Amino acid sequence: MKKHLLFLGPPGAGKGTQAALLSEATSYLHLSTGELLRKEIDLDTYLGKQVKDIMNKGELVSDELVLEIVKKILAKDNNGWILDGYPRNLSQVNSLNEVLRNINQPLEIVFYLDIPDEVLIKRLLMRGRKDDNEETIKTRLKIYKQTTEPLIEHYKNLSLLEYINADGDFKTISTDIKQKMA
Ligand code: B4P
Repeated sequence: MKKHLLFLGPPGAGKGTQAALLSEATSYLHLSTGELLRKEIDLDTYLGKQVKDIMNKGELVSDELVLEIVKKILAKDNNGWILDGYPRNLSQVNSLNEVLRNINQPLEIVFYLDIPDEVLIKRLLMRGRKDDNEETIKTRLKIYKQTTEPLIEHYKNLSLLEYINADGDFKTISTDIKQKMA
């Protein structure tokens, strides 16, 4: 069973949802940069104040800030991990590589959750989080296509990519993921 996993895909593809389900089933650490940043905003910390407006506009927060969070968490001992929403651009890919080299835990699988735009827009509008309004979703999708989508090709070239059809029910998707981890 592979233990060092990454979930990649557009906003609303279900990365957070599937990573949480898998973490529950395996006890692997679930590291969601989005969730951690939202917690900082809720607690109104110095970091939260810095990222609030950026996230509400649907833009990416700075690579340095996210890297600090990831470094601290991955440095701890754990029984496997699931990265959700990180890395999101090529610079974050390079930083992550360095962190993983230092802790000697190479990435083993990248699950690419594929889903048509119209389905994810519907899902996000239904959820209605602060950054789930039409204008912000448009920005998030545009940034995804410009900066995150190229990571698919990158991980495909490294033979780490597993394709997941994320346009289905929760259970079918999670079964598919578990089968591909074996
Ligand atoms: P994230 O928190 O990563 O969230 P996301 O991409 O919007 O969503 P995800 O794909 O996890 O969808 P979910 O499971 O929740 O990012 C938010 C923001 O944080 C970014 O815009 C950025 O500002 C910042 N950020 C995060 N990481 C960063 C980084 N590395 N660098 C810089 N900035 C960063 O699912 C969405 C909805 O669909 C839910 O309501 C869910 O219930 C529903 N759903 C899921 N699966 C379903 C299914 N199979 N069927 C029906 N509904 C489903």
